[in-house]
Amino acid sequence: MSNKKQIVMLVDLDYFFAQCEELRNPSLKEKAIVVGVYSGRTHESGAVSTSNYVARKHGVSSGLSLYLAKKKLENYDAVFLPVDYEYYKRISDEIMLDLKSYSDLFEQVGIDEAYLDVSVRTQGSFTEALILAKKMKREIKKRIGITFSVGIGSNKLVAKIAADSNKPDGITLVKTERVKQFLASLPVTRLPGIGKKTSQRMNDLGIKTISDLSKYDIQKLVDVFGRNLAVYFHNASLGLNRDAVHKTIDVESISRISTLKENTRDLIILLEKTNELISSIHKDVINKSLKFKRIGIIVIMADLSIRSKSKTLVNYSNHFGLLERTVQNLINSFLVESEMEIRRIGVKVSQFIPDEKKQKQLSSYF
Ligand code: TTP
Ligand code: MG
Repeated sequence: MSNKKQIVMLVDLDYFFAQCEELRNPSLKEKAIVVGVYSGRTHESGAVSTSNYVARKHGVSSGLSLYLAKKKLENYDAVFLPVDYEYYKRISDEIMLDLKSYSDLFEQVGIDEAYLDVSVRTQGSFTEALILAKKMKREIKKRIGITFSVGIGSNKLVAKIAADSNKPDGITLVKTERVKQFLASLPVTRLPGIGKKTSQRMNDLGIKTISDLSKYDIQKLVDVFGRNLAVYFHNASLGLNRDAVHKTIDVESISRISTLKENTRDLIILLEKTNELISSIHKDVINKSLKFKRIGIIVIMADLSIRSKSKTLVNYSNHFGLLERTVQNLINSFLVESEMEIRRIGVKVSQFIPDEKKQKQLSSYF
């Protein structure tokens, strides 16, 4: 890491799915909007995916059952809408592309969040970073119509906690010399990686605030949480975090497909073909320094119908043998399920992360 001052922003799109619904139908703005995943057989089973701030005022937020949400909102003007992921993704893609252009390094995390390293273009100046954040908010609001909240700090951890502390449509800047003070009175649950269970265990130790955590004997923390977590918690409580902003990978998938000499169901012939495809895909993956998590086969049958089958790995990998074995298993089980001859066969890998040879910081696993 360079010695120059690092400045990181975290952008979190406000009440995102619900805000997208307001965008396409502004007349909903004054109403409570609940975007829900309808899971079951009855009209009301399912959970709230997100809601706008009108609905939140009445106690309706992510995770609540739709049944309870309806009850809480029965006396108010409310609309219940199903998740339209494709539409939200289109808007997210557009915003992310814009956000990227304001950064030196850009890392998207999920559909509505991204880290921007702006150290170079602001020359390490928080004042410049604040001007940049305001400009970014103004221009994206004007061009796309969506608001978001920004946290600015000297690392990802501080930027993230800062963004969470002023929503919606907020900007929070925490200068390095103010970090300790800023964190001190916050509950430990505000630190990424500290959920219900961990905070309960900390509570049992008398640790409630981040300040409590920072003063707690580190050896005792090690005894309870193990060395890695204890060190992370201790450093995090002081606002220390060395995680770099990782460049987001633009590639969504890498695939190859090929026509067989003649239609067949012969495993040996199929594997000969897929092994060629795998070699070529694997080269590509290594050249781009990627690891993948999902492996699939694409099968075009004699009647030209298309089928596919895939498997998600437990861990990210770019291991040749694992790719080979997984494809073989997929083909094997495909042949059991179908009786028709195969005309073309393809292999595809997706869900990438950068292959960083060096050990990642613990916090990046949260
Ligand atoms: P969040 O950023 O957690 O929530 P939000 O954008 O709706 O609200 P905020 O203004 O507090 O940032 O999540 C982003 C999207 O992810 C959210 O719009 C819907 C989806 N989501 C779920 O589907 N289920 C959940 O439990 C949560 C928390 C989010
Ligand atoms: Mg959000």
